[in-house]
Amino acid sequence: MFKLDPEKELSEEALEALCMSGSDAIMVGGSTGITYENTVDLMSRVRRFELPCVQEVSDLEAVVPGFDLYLTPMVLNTEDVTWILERHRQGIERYGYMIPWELVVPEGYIVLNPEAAVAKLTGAKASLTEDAIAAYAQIADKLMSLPIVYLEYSGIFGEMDTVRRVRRGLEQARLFYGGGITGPSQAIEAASAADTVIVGNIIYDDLEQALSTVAAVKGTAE
Ligand code: 1GP
Repeated sequence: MFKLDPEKELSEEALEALCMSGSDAIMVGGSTGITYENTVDLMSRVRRFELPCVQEVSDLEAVVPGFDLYLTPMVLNTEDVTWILERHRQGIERYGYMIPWELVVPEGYIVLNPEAAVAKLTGAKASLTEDAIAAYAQIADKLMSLPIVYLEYSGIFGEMDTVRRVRRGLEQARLFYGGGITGPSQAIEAASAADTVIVGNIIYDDLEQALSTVAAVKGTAE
């Protein structure tokens, strides 16, 4: 899945290449600078293509009707309850009567790069032992019954042994991996360790490398 940041510029040619790449879906989201306007704009551009387009909700002001799903992060490794429950409460109070619950999918987020914008924003305690990461994942999977555990290494390539260990401990949740994938070999590694691979920044730094991850993950790379 490609994660597109509404705050960043993307040419029509690049967007078309991403949407026609064979990727399973486009996720729209980011940690900073997300507005209703830039999200609507990006969604409507992606909508010209057939693949599913989901929003990862990060700002209550920027929730836009018309996405296929609303992935809703709950940051597990922060002590700031804002990012576990409070924004969610505010959102339900504000939009409760019109929330399409059948389209809302919570994600148990474990933020693992202390330098990432998401770690700073949420106050995540991102320097964790492997045991702690595995335990958080089990909280998501077994105590909270969240359908997705998201290992968010945003900006750095994570420890694949840790990713594999987390997946072994999951019973029902699907494991998302995101962070530092800059080309096919990392994409293959991450795809063999997790269920779903998210490719972000490289889209804006080197589009061809980003596109090459799709074939790699789907096992069709030469
Ligand atoms: C970010 O997990 C995604 O939310 C992808 O990370 O930008 O490092 O690819 P990168």
